[in-house]
Amino acid sequence: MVRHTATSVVTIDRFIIDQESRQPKASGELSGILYDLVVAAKMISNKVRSAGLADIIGAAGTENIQGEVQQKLDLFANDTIVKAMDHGGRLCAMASEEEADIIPIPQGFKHGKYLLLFDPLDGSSNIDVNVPVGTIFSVLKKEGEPGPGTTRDMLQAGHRQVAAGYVIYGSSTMMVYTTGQGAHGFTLDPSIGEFLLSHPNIKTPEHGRYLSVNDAYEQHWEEPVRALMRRYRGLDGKRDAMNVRYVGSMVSDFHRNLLGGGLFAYPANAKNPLGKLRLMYECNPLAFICEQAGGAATDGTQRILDVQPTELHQRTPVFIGSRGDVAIAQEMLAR
Ligand code: AHM
Ligand code: MG
Repeated sequence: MVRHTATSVVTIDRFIIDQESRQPKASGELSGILYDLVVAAKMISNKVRSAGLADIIGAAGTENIQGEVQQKLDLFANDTIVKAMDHGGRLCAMASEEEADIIPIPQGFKHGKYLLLFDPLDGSSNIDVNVPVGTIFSVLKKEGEPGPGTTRDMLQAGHRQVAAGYVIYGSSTMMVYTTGQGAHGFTLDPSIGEFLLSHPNIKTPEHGRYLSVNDAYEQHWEEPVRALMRRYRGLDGKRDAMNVRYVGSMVSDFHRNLLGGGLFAYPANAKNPLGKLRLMYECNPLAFICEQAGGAATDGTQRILDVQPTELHQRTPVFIGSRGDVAIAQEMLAR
């Protein structure tokens, strides 16, 4: 006898339409941006999946604005996103972690009202050892007159993001995004080339098991950060010890902690007085998702989403994850 079980298969496209229909004033432009990002994500996923096979591993020999060696896949991911997004008529400018200046919309194409900021391949130094990497994106709306977007238009605090998300190229490829109506996760079914809703309305635990931090910097941390990390490890007797998990790919560490609960931290240290991670390409989008999932994110003194950026490539210390664990950072670092 054949048994039929009830299933509910929802593609990301259908989900985006459903969410749009709940916003009576929506023009469909933001949905269009998300569709184009989905296409770019599938193309990057395909390339990442064959990274071990093709002659693509290794440095491309150029350095990005942050002075780090770019990997070839970074360049591919960057170009793929730009090509997928620059002619749709919905954006007025883009900015990438891998490019010093903003990326204008090419001549002859319409300017829309949105701005897209992205980290094309976060954690890319992990590619050649098969550790998951990811793409992170943030969408802002240009204020004022329509026309080409400028750096100034982009310097908005994270609480003004209209959408944000990431794609993780892990044991499966997943996309998690928010438009401020919860954080939702979709898993790519490679056999049909569709992202299917697999994690609706993600909620992160109030306190978590995992602590993700690179403690090789311990000697360069200030004393309050050291005390905080001792607290998370249960060494001061004030809480149970968390388990340490750090793969050095923020999207992967963040994603694990979002689902399982915990905290990802990249504090300032004497070598990197502002931390390492970028406010606009990494911390803001992940903070938006985290808050939508019931979590929190702080730089140690204020909510990440309230930081007013002054530069496109600005770095910030970050403590992000389960609300209760982030509250401990806020309390111990604000003293
Ligand atoms: P990237 O965007 O150049 O890949 O750098 C960001 C990465 C994060 O994914 C990761 O959390 C961090 O750098 C690791 O840095 P460190 O090696 O200092 O711990
Ligand atoms: Mg990055």
